[in-house]
This record gives sequence, structure tokens and C-alpha cells, in this order.
Amino acid sequence: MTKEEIKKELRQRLRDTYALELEDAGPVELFYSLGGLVKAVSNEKWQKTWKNYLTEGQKQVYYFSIEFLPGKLLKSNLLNLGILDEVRTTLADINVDLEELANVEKDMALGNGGLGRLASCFMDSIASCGLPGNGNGIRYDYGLFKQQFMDGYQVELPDEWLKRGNVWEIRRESKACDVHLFGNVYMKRLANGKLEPVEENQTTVRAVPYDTGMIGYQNGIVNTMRLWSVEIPVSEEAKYHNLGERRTIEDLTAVLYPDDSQESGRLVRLAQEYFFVSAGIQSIIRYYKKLNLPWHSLSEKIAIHINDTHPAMCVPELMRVLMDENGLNWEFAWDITVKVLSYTNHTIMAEALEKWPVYLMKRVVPRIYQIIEEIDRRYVMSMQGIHPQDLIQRTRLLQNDQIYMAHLAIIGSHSTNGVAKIHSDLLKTIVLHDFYVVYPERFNNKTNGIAERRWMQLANEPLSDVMDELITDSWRKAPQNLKLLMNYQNDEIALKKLREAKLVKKEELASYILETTGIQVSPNAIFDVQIKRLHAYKRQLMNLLHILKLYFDIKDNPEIDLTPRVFIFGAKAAPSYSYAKSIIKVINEAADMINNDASLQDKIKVVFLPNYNVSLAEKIIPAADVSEQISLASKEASGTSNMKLMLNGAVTIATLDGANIEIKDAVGDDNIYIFGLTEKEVYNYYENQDYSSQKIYDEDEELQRILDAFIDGTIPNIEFEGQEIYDSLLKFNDEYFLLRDFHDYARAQEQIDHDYKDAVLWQKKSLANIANAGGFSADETVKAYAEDIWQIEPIFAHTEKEGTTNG
Ligand code: GLG
Repeated sequence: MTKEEIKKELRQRLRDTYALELEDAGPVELFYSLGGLVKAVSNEKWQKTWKNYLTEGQKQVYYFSIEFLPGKLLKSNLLNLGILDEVRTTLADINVDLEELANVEKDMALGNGGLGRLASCFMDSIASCGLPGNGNGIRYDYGLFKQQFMDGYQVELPDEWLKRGNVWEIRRESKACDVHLFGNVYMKRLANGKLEPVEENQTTVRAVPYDTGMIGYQNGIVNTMRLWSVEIPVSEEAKYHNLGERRTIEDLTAVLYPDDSQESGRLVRLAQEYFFVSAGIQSIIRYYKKLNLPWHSLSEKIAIHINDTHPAMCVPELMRVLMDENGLNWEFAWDITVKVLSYTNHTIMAEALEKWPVYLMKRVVPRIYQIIEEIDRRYVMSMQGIHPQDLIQRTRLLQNDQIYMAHLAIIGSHSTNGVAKIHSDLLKTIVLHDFYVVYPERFNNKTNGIAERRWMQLANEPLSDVMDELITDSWRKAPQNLKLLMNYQNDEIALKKLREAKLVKKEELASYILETTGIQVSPNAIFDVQIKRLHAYKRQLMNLLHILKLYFDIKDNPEIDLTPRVFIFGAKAAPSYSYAKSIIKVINEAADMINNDASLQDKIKVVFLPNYNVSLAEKIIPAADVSEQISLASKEASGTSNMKLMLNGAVTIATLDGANIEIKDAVGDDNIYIFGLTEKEVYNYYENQDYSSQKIYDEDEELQRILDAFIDGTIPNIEFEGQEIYDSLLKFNDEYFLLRDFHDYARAQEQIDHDYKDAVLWQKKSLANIANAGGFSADETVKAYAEDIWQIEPIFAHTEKEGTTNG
């Protein structure tokens, strides 16, 4: 598209939709007109892509995820279409700032954290690698809550992301399908002696898909992310003349559950899970039938991925559709189901492993429950004489009137993977060891990855430019090529350029901090960043303990030689997770105390930025010097912000947990700060039951002073929260071993303080992190899924070079 064409199109759209001339249009009208234009450009490729999949009969994967967290799409779409620069300069010609338009777009925040963001990075990578793959999820009316702070407390406001409409989606009413919930089921004996399920008194809802194009990076491929929204079927309208009753149906896809580490045992959540699973499976089977192939070929054309246990009902639902709706027998249907499905586990935290009470499952999806019972019965039978009774009992689906969803996903699929080496090993050796004994060949690892396009090309243009200059722009298509940067480790000019690029982003963040919080920070200070969900195991509290240590150090010795540091937090707490909310409150109060104490001479500042989301991450990550990855070893399955921060040249301070271990292996010991207990040591404590935080406290004056600050009035306004935290660390024996790891953490922090003073030394470390981040590209991760698990191949038929400029 030429500049003139872009201008002409924009003018036309502004007139057609808003009756405005370009000169009179505001950012909102401009955004929607530009969005429409972008969509028109990509739609052509979208159509070609899916038609091509159909005619070529390409095997496709469907990634089922109850969360997707794409963030904003305008710039990402422009970049991937290869027209970011043209559009930006064209707009500049007419005095319009692309950034201002891009800011109009609301974050699509249909996810909580790492799990949902991973799904979106995968969507970007699957399309960019030319792989035939689609997302399947829920179109929530409200995304994850908007977080504000009032008096230091988290307040949750609704996220009305659809208020102005969503320019990217296409409502596809013709692809809608019915989903049945509730009612009852019984087995009827037919004349031929066979049993047939009869379902009665069901509630039927309409699942309407909204499709969004997932645009590949300059390769002509556009895949589909399909999100389902609930409606009342026209035929049922009369039943719902009462508005309240209407709402109970419409509420099904109203809100995203704002919990990512707790199992949320509620009826609506269970109904949500079944709703998008059933709609997704039905639409896949409908598609397959168009191919006119025999049922045994299903697994040659279709792969379905269960992202965490929320879509685990894919197992019984696929069985139901194959048997009840298409007449296959159990054995045949089961064989197909196991071949088609695969599952990723994302956590070993017991409270996050889903279990549903039998009575609830029976009530919400009675036929599905029947099938689950039968899967359980057959599983137990098939294991007799092969494995010991106790193992069989531990691995079955039904235990203590509950359904273990992870067991369902493992038994009903051909592949179970963890998301980092250590996590996959823990699954095999401890958490899912019994299943590893039963199905050793099903277990594998796929370390998470990130989309460099968003996290470097879009989020960090100054750094991207330096990269182009030093190593040419080949890294943009092949992130592995970032490795070439290693050639510049001793090049002082290159190091200086990298430092200057970092400074630009730090200045930008400093302005943002000032605007949003009123806190003045110096871009010359160390920007020390911890951004992730607020959870006890992630140990934001240990970060605060260290900040308090520094506070007392400065108080005791105002002349102390500390490198100025700004501690930056971003984190939402699940609304029902009161301990996490207390941690937010104490960090905010400590921040207030520290930021307003002139005697600290700006040596330390603490900033808790509200409403951490994808867009805020894009501001913080490029500006970070230090990346805090300090979870208790064994608890963080992988982490992905660790990879994004590394890519942007932050140096990591980390425990040997999740993907931190692989980051350490990639950058080498000199370019990361490792501290703390190892996973083995943690498990030793569990086995010997000999951890005593009280003992550590009693023998440690420094820790006494820090912990006492929570209850002796040192930190103001935290009477309740301070006591709660103090008790969690002492009375309740410090579940995540903060006190045990504290001094080693402080030691590593001191080393950072020391090393940062040597600008060249620090920049070398930073460079090594950028250079080695290519190994964590989600492109590589999805290629490994495609090869090992899904058995799908890239399509090149429509690969085309789309212009030569990058963003
Ligand atoms: C989980 C884990 C993270 C992981 C992410 C994506 O807690 O460690 O990086 O999934 O696999 N619930 C999550 O965010």
C-alpha cells in the first residue's frame, strides 16, 4: 500500500462511518477507521489461508484455552503485515501520532497471567511459523478487573473492554451451535439390546463464535482465534421472558474468573468450561465432516490441545460427539480421542489442580459425568494385574466424590508436557510420578517461549534499532540470530549504544511513573523490576524484606555507598486472595514511607504501578535493569516474564526455579545472580519437617528488626495486615522459606549493587542476556509442539514477501 492509498482509504472510511473529514477526526474515530483498514488488508490473506487449509486438507491444531491475553493488536497487526513504518509515516504526514491512536485500543485482557499470555504468544508464533493452528476460547464481556489503589489497598473495577466495540472480531452467526446443560439422562434399552442415552429437561444455549485473525509475521498467513459468546437461542426466547432468568444464561460468558492459582469451584465456572469445550469440539467435527473422510483418519487431520485442565472435558465431550451423535462404539471413539488430544500442565501448586465435586458435574453436565464414570471404570479395569492396587486408586479419575481433571486429561490424551525442564522432571518424579509409571511414553517437556515480535520489535524500538545496526535485521525473522550480538561483547561503542537505548526506555518509564503516581525517580538509578501475579510463592514479600533491610542500612549509616535503586512492582491479586492483598497494602505503605523520607536521599525508591497488564508490561520491561525471579525453588513452573526481561537486557536475580535454570544455562553463571535453596533442599525440608522460621528469627537480629517493622508501627497504617504477615512468617512457619533464603538473596543483591557501578561490566552482562534470549522464542517452542505432539506441518503455499520494511 502506498501512502496515498492509505490516506485515501482512511478518508473514505472516516466519511462512511463517521461523516467526518480527516482534519476533524479525533483519535477514536481514527483508530477505528485505521483498524477497519488493517482488517480489510488482512482479511484477504485470512480467506486465502483457511481456504488453502481446506483444499490441501492440512492437519490443523486447535488450542483450547480458557484464557487468552493478546493485549492490544493494532501495532502488532501492522508489524506482522509489514506496514508499520508506512502507516506511521503516513499518519505523521497528516499530523497524527500512531502512538496516540494505538492507545485508544483497550487491552484484550481475557486472561490472568502467564497461562493466558503464553496462549497468545503461541497464537502469534503458530501463525508466524506458517503452522495451521487455531485458538478456541471464551469471549468474556468483561476482561480481568482493572486494578486501582485506594489508601494502598487494591480496588477492583470492571474492565469494559467491549464498550466501544471490538474492531478485530467477526461475529460468525452461521457457525453458531447449541450447547446443552443441566437436565437429566438415563439409559434406554433399544430393540436390538443396545443401550442409548436419553437426555431430558436440558437448558439449551446458543454458542456464537467471534473470530479474530491471528496474523503471521510477514508470511501471508492469517489463522483464527475463535472465542465463543453465549446467547439465548431464538427457539427458547419465550422461556426467558423474565429478565432475571435471561441474565442467568447471559452471565455464562460475562466474566473471566480472576483467579489463576486457586481452583475456583463454582457452578458458573464449570458451565463455562463445558460451554467452550462443547462448542469448540462441535465446530471441529462439523469441519471434519466436510472433508468426507472416514472416522479413523480424524487424528490425521485434527489435533486438539488442552491448555491446563480447564478444557479437560474435551475428553468426554469428544467421546460424546463421536458416540452419541455419530454412532461410533466406545473402543473406536476412545482410540480416536486419545490420538487427537494432548495436554499441558502449568503448575504443581496443589490448590490450582482442578477437582470438581461429583454432585456438581452430575448436575451441570449429566451425560458428560456418565462418560467420565465409564472412563474411570474402564481405566481401573484395564490396570488390574498390571499395576498395584494403591497406584490404581491414586491415579483414577474419581476419588472422594471428586473428579480429578488432570487425571482425566492424562488418561484421555497421548501427551502430557510440563513447561520447563525442572517442572517436567518434577511431574515425572514427584507430582505425577504414578502416571509416569503407567504411561512413561506420554511425558515430555516443552519449555515456554515468548513472541520476540511483541516483546522486542514493538515494545523496544530503540533496542531493535541498535540490533539492526549491529547484527543486521535478520533477527527479526529468526530470533536465534540475536546470538550474533555476542561478537560485540568487548566493543565499547556497541556497549554504549545499548546503554543509551536502555536509557531512552528508562526515561520514558520515569515520565510514566511521575504521571501516574507522582513519584519522581531518576533514570540513572537501577530499575529493579518484579512483575507478575501477586502470590505468596512468588515472594514479592521477600523483595520487600530486602527493601526494608536497605532502608535500615541507610537510616543507620546515611553515608552508605549504595547505588541508587528504584524498586518497581506490578501485580494483581485475586480478589478473594486476602493474604496477597495484604502484601500489596504493606508494599504500598512501605513505599509511601520510603519515598517521603528525605533522609534517604533518593537512594531507594519504591513504585507499585497499578493495573499491571500487557500494555504496562510493554512499558516496564524495556526499562528494566534487574529482573526479579525469586519464587521458592520448585514452585514456579516456568515463568515467562523472566524471558521477556532477559530479551530486553535486564539481568536476572533468581532462584533455581522454572525456566530460570535454562536462562542460567544460556547466559552462563557470570551473567545471572543465583541464590537460595535448590528444589532438592526444599523437598528435604518437606521430608524431614525440620524447618523452623522461629529459630532463624530468634538467632538473627537483622531479621528481627525487619519483621518487627510490620508490627511495631515503623511502617504506618498496617495494623491488621502487618500482623497477618508477621504471623505468616513466624506463627505459621513461613510456608515459602523467605527467612531461610533472605540472607543469600541480600548477598546477591549486594553483588548487583557493586557490579552495576561498573557500567561496562554491567552492560556486558546485559548484552549476554539479549544475545542468548533467542533460544526462548515461542517460535521454537511451537515448532517443537508441532513436531513432537501435534504432528502438523508448516504451510508455505501462500508465503509471500510483503514489503521490505520492518517496524
Ligand atoms: C502458569 C505458571 C507459570 C507459567 C505459565 C505458563 O504459574 O510458571 O510460566 O503458567 O506456562 N498459571 C500460570 O501462569
